[in-house]
Amino acid sequence: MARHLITSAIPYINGIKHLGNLVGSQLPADLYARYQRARGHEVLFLCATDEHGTPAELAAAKAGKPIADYCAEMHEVQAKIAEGFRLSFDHFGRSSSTENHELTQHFAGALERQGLIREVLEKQVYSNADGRFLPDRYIEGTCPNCGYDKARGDQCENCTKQLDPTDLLNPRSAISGSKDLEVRETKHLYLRQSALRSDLDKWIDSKSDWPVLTTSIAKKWLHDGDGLQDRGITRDLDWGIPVKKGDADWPGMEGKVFYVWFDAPIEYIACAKEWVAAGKGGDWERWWRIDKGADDVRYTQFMGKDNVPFHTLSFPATILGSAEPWKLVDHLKSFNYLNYDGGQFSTSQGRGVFMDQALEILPADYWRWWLLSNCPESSDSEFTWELFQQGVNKDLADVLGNFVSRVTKFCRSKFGEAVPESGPYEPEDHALINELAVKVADYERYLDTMEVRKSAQELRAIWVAGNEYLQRVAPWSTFKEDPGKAAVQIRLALNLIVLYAALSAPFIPDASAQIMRDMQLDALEWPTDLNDFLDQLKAGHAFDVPDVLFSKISDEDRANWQQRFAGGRS
Ligand code: B3M
Ligand code: ZN
Repeated sequence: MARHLITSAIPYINGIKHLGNLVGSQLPADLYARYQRARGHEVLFLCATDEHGTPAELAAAKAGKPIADYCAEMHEVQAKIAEGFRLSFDHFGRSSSTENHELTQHFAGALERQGLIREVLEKQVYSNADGRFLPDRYIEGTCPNCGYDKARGDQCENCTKQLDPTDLLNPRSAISGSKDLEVRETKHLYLRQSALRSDLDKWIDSKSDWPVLTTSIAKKWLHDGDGLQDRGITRDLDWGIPVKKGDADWPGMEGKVFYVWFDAPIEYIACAKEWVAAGKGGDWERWWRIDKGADDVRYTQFMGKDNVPFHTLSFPATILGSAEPWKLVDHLKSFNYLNYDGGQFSTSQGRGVFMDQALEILPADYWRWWLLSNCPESSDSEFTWELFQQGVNKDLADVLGNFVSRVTKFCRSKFGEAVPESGPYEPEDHALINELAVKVADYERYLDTMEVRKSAQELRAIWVAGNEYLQRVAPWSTFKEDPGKAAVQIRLALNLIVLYAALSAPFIPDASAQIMRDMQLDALEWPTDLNDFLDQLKAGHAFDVPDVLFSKISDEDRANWQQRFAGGRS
């Protein structure tokens, strides 16, 4: 039995995520976690909400709520939606937890002891009316280049010119509109990533099995231009983790907090502590500390490609730089983007399908299947309502659903609602079992190596093989001349239904559970020996004919949804 630590990138707290976010990290991570559990391995699968940073502050202000209340509410909203999609986190934590406060401050102290922190004096715009420093994008004014009057301090949206806040004419605070701004000096901490460059380089070179998408991004940042830059890890904000070294104050850093990207990955570790604090586990260190037993843990991270630099460079710099025996990631699975109907999903424009809306219109399994079998793995991929309708109707309704319903209904009409008395399997039955043994081994290999689309294709091929077998042996014709032989065939087909439930569970857990209930079995076991597995339902074993497993999406539904999600979610 192996031990798998699995984390998904932690979603920002401000707002509900769209399906593109879901398929880029949480959903494939869940597939992998469910699969490894099904294989009998010990799994710790963690995710959390990413609660710090200016966007969280501003979203709370917009909602008219104190930031802590806003985050607490949105955490519950996201947790509920995650449950709706059957994301099987062992714990869904919060980056604002006391555990993360302590650990983040601990890491900052350790990095300072290693001489890896330097203090830098910077000039920044301060708003007297707001009583705070303003990040560049929260300063607005008139673009000196094109005259657009809502240009931001980092860039003009109209003519795309990159700007400094001091370039703006008539600058004002984007928060209050106040023009009472001044430039002030402020001190910040920088992590000396440049000093860790060769350590990081060696570490990445040791990861020969990482996808090219992952290593090429990391190498680019290590070697392009001036190479790896030191990175500011503090901000002048109220909301966040106060800057301290361990539990000691950091002179000169009063009133400042750590940068959200410094504390967010540390939440992966803190989340394991939260899991223990919630009474769900006994020991978090055996997952995270090499000196406490984590040396035999296999750690896999899932994320969208935009998050790769933070996970291949910044977070490893924190861990390596601490000179403490923390577990580093073993495998990093990254994804491209899912586009929406000829454009991009857009949170700000409300374009595309958001996680809560998806669950309002169809059960989780429909989405899980389509998204995983079409995930943006080797390139970007696209969601269209036509493709979604096709995938659901063909794969789930015609292939899997139809098999289950044909077999159980035929059995009921000819033999009753129990496995018929029959002789042993015959050569054509064994031929199917042998064919399936090869396919199941391929399926396992794809899941082990996280080739998500290939694993979905293989699973579909396993469902198709059952349908082809039925067409070939045609028990409804056999029954007329040789009912005994038809009984053998139907006994195998009923056992195949159980096989499908077991193999499909990582993709479509609810449908699998429903099949198991209807087949009157309670434990879902992974098939290790197919001959035994497909002989488990014995004569007399009762079952229920399931209700429709998957309904088809009609053209009318498709057209309505297409219109409804074209844009403008409020
Ligand atoms: N919250 C960005 C994102 O949701 C960021 C990931 C943090 S992972 C430590 O895509
Ligand atoms: Zn401009």
